[in-house]
Amino acid sequence: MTILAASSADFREAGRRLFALSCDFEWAASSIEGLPPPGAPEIAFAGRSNVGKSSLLNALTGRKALARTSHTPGRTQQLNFFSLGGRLRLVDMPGYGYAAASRETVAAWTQLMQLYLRGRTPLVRAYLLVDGRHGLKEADQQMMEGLDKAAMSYQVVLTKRDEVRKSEQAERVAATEAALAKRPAAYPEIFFVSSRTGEGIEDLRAAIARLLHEHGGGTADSNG
Ligand SMILES: Nc1nc2c(ncn2[C@@H]2O[C@H](COP(=O)(O)OP(=O)(O)OP(=O)(O)O)[C@@H](O)[C@H]2O)c(=O)[nH]1
Ligand SMILES: [Mg+2]
Repeated sequence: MTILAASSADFREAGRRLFALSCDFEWAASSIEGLPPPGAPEIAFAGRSNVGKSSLLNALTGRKALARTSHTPGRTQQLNFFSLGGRLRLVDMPGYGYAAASRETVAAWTQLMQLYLRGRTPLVRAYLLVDGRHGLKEADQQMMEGLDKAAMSYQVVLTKRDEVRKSEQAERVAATEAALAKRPAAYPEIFFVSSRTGEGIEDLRAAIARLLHEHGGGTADSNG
């Protein structure tokens, strides 16, 4: 959960600036043929239905209703692309595991996500959101299995931190990190965030700014 000390302040500032850029809905895809032409680097938010993917996108960008959220699992039904100042694309994905949708529909979403995650050139990292109240579930293990096989790098973000007792938080992080140690494509470091209170959001913004920097996107303050 820590960012390397050497330039952490720089990346925090870069993250703040990056996510202060305007963010707009750009494209929705419901099939692999329907993806937008490659443009800016992409990061994708994947995870079980209702884990808080769309809420996290809103928290990162500081917009209440950029991505649609709901109490009902299965709110996000396409790959939704949001452009962050033309520098980065944020991709909100449908959930897996369970959803208030038909078996066929869920199977179609799952296939689309897998095709996207395995073969999308501009995709630089998948963030795999895991409910911080429960930790890794079988459906998450299956998702990681697929990402490992595809050698697609991913990083776990535990969500809903506000609903996890302080005394349980370290334990949840330790158990999750231990499970990830066996996963070849997983980043060992994880995040623990709350979209509701904003805890951990600055850290994640900083890490995304660093990632973009490493992928040739420059620092967020390079042009002003
Ligand atoms: N307490 C708490 N609730 C959260 C948090 N993030 C999301 N939620 C709630 O979790 C529910 C699902 O949030 P969404 O952001 O729609 O989840 P999603 O992963 O996009 O769901 P699908 O699109 O259906 O897969 C909503 O009721 C949110 O208010 C959080 O940080 N804390
Ligand atoms: Mg959603």
